[in-house]
Amino acid sequence: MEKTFIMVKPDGVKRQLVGEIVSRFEKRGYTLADAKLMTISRETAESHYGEHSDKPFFGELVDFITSGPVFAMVWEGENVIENARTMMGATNPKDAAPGSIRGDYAVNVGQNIVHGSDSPESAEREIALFF
Ligand code: RTP
Ligand code: MG
Repeated sequence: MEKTFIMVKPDGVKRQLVGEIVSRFEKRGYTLADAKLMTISRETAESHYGEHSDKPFFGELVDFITSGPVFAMVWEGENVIENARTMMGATNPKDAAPGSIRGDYAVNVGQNIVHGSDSPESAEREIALFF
């Protein structure tokens, strides 16, 4: 069965949105396969976001994702990688549809509540990195 890596970012944990996000995936019909609350090291953050290492926002992104605990999860089920991305909404909350997680709970691109793998290759790499 297909698996993806979903993470509630430090802003989502601080705002007590872990339960809300877990609930949305459960209600959609997905199965929680693994989960843990953790603080990410800079090394793990730099590896996780390695594709963005040359972007101007990389430093800020690593600072933010290591700034407090995250809730890391593996979700399992049919088409979960693509459907999770739809459930999360656009990267920039200003473009995220109402009803999506970012469209309902975020306003700032740097603090957009949730991460989800963007492809089967990313899912495999990210699950191995975090679990
Ligand atoms: P994520 O990896 O966190 O799930 O987000 P994503 O796939 O929707 O977006 P991606 O392009 O991978 O960007 C990773 C994170 O970088 C931050 N970002 N900031 N300041 C900016 O212009 C900017 N652009 C992207 C966002 O927090 C985004 O989630
Ligand atoms: Mg991404």
